[in-house]
Amino acid sequence: MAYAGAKSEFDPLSIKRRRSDMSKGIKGAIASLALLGLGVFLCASPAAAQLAVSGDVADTDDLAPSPVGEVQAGFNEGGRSITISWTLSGDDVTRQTPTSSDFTTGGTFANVNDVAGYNIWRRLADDSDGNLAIVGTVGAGVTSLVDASINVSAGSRRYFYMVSVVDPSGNESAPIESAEVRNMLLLGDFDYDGDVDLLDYGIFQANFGRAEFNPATDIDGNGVVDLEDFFLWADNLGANLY
Ligand SMILES: [Ca+2]
Ligand SMILES: [Ca+2]
Ligand SMILES: [Ca+2]
Ligand SMILES: [Ca+2]
Repeated sequence: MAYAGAKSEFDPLSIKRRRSDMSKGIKGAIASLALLGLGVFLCASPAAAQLAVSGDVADTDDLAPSPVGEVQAGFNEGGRSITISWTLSGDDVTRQTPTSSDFTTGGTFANVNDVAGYNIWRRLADDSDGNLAIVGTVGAGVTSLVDASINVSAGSRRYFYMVSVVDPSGNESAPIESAEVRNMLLLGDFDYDGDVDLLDYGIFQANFGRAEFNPATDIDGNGVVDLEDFFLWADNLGANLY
């Protein structure tokens, strides 16, 4: 699926985003009023106004943090959970910032980080609607999450994961998507009961060589259900999640 489409599915967050936009709207209005005042002040003292402008604008954070690097995801042993890992956003650094504008006394400082945390999303590869489910949220500095909420009986064996970065003001980075994650252990489990046995073979047989077939039975995905798929199925015969 096209990346742009995937991004537009980000409904849960757009609600959040809208909310923070509202508060930004108020902040923005205050900032505009402040700037208006400065405009008058500017005529009198351009240099001083310049300093004040940067202070006012810095109060409104509408910049999203930079996205994560590569996102990787893979099944854990046993095929019941998936570990998702990513590289930190380049903005996920703690730095010290003065808590007052009094620089003469040595000042007081606070630790700040433009990254509040990471949102992790999951999409089923065979869901043509591209619905995203949020898997979890972790804090700054965290680089992995285990998704134990996959439903192995739901009839899907292929997943994509996305990770986005949020800052304390609710700004969110572009999501970065993993490659497709396939549960190799369960290829051949055509009745989705968590094992590969002769009942699955019955389904395979009914689809063998057919022009129209259950897509799951074309294990290698080459458009025909033939002996190659049978060999792949046979490799998994006896696999069991339970
Ligand atoms: Ca920010
Ligand atoms: Ca089965
Ligand atoms: Ca079975
Ligand atoms: Ca095939």
